[in-house]
Amino acid sequence: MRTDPNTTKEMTFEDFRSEILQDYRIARTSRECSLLGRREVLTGKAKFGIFGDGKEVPQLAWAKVFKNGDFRSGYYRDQTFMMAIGALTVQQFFAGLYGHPDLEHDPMSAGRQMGGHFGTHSLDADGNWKNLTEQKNSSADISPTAGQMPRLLGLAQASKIYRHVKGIDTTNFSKNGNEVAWGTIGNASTSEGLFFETINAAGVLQVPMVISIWDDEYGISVHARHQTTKENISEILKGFQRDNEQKGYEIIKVKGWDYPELIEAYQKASHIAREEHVPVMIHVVELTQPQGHSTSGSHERYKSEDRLAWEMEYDCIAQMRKWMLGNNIASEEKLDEMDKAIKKEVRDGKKAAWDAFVLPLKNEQKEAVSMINAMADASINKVFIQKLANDLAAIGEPIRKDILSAARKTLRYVVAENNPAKQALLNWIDSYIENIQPKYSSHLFSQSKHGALHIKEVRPTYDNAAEEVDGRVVIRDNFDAIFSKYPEALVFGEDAGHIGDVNQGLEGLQEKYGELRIADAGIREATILGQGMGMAMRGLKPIAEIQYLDYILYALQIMSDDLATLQYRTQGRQKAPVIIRTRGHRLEGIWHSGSQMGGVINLVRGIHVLVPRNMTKAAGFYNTLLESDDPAIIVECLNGYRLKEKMPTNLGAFKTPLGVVETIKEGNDITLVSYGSTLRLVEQASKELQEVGIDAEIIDVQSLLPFDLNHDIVKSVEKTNRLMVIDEDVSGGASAFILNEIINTQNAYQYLDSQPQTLTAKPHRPAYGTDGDYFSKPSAEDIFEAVYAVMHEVNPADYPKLR
Ligand SMILES: Cc1ncc(C[n+]2csc(CCOP(=O)(O)OP(=O)(O)O)c2C)c(N)n1
Ligand SMILES: [Mg+2]
Repeated sequence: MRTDPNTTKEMTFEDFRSEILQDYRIARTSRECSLLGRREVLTGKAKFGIFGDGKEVPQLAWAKVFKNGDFRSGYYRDQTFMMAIGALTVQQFFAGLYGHPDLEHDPMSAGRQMGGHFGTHSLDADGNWKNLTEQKNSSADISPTAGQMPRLLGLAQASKIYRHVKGIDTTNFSKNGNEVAWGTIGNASTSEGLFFETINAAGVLQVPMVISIWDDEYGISVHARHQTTKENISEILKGFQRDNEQKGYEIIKVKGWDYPELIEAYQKASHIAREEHVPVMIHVVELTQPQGHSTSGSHERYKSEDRLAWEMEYDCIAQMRKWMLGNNIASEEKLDEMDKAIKKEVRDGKKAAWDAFVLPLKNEQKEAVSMINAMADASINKVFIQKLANDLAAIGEPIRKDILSAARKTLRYVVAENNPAKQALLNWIDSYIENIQPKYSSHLFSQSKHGALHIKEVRPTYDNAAEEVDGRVVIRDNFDAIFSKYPEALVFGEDAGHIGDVNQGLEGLQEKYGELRIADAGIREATILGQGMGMAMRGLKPIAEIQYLDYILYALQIMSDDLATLQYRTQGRQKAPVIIRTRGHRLEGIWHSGSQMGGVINLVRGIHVLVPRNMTKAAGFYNTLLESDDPAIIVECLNGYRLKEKMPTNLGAFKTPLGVVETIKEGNDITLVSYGSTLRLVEQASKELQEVGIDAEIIDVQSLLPFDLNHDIVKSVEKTNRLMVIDEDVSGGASAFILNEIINTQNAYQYLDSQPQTLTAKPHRPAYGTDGDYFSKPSAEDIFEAVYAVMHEVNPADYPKLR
């Protein structure tokens, strides 16, 4: 007799036996998928395979204690677990391997990720939350090793918030914070900084996080002796072990092939994390890789004969089987019989997945062949076109590239012809692209009605006698309004709690809203971002504060790889509408004057990037984003907190729209485009230009991503016929992006009478001090002279050479 952890009912031996047999069935099924999966790659049906063989048995033990509402954040070895919680069928496993671009078939990513990258659906087809407490959840995997760690922290922290913060509607997300966030990571990937950063942060925060380390002694070909001090991660992390005096971790070490010991370990871990909100680390050792790392390469190249022989013997399924036989759970014959039946089931599942994958392609192929043949019949180039049709028809298992490229090449033979068959072919190509392209390109952002672009502008309102206050007071009072309006909103970052951020934009709010909602964080930008991401994935409204834009680079990898791709890689079935708050642009010196916006915007497509020129605009962006389900970064102007702004009356309610530019000065001679702190210099220079008769129009971009959705800038260029983009980023950075948008996307080139210009910073980082700034970034004189030079070229009589 023993106790079923899910029901706490006593189990009979028969129940016990059948549960073990069911576990064995799942393990064997998973193993067969790995074996057959590798063959599918080697025979060319799939492009790449990475499988969970050798890691099956611990995942069975884990699945037993994984409850509804819990979250996984793991990596590519976890197929057995996904099968055991009922989130992955054999057919879906193979659909993922083939890259079936249809969520019905590959619910993990609709073919967008390579196989072995798992996830469940937190959102329905309309982008609305499902009830996450009634299902077993997996956040969507990414490939960069250890990249799953920061988000894991946030997934765990959400339970703590739901348990302790009052007033939040928890219906879809939590039952008293009882949910555990479970992570997995390979032994070699624990070498990454993100692993250590997350481990430390979870120990500090004391959140219900259980991290399993699948230790097979290798990271591809590189042995543990090159990866881990003492070749033993739990040994070197022993200092994290909690004791009677101090909080910390519970650390458990267990052999990966010992089924009963694993079950005990996972029950213990689940209990400690769930009840006590104490993080747990399970170091699962003596695991193997029966087929080596992945389909690219073979492990015989780097493992010794002895190691390979040991891996055969200690294969976790072989050991489980041995244990079952030794404990009379089943006979050898019974298990052989099961193995045989499972082999067939997996083959059948694989075939069903392949048939489903190729069926639409074959139909599309037929359609295309008949269109191309019809074109051949109507064309003077019949022979050439028919060859294209015949070649396409001869492909046994076509892909869409074959189909569309044949159809598009056909057009080249009929450029000079005009007949109904050609029109029909053109129409077919257009509608094919219209139907198929979204399979590969949809959902970079939310496509739901909550998408940020649907949020309408609400202008700030002012009393007649509106007070002029420091900008930081506007942003502070707006945050106050936000935290009182949304009980699920919270902010955290370095110095964000007790002192209310380094510029006092959160002054006094911790006393009012508590230490959990207005929180100090350690100096660890990647996991601050991860906290935000994980909590947003569980329905909270986190604002993750990165103290200075200069330090966003530490979080940028996670922003780029994880946050920016989340909606896309789940085809809209997961979201993390975290708001990243930071402050940047010119102030003082190399690391407090960052405006590396080109670097940011080029790496975070999938996150909105907003660059408000003052605190009222910034506050309006926060208010917009809190109503939306997209992630965004807001860069406040570091030198704007002490500048005077009028205090609006509708704090928390006015909204700055995304992707809308603002003309802050009208003019006829040239359009000056800029954003953020630089605008103040542009405004100053334009006043001086006015004095010499040059009438500049100034446009504040406000929002780099999305960019000028109404194409207002081209309208200005149509009027002025001249364009200059002024930016404190390096040349080729954000200014190049802006210029490309205006010249190419908005077609402004046709209205230009002068060469379009960019005026940017020097290629080095800004030197310290006022002179450092003056000689490193565009100054008011630089702007004046650059604009003047344009006008000199146009009209040297009125504007004689200045310098
Ligand atoms: C950041 C990063 N670097 C390198 C890789 C390439 N890579 C993929 S898996 C892997 C080894 C991981 O080994 P381990 O963490 O022990 O997991 P295992 O595959 O052994 O289960 C490497 C180097 C990657 N995916 N991400
Ligand atoms: Mg490994």
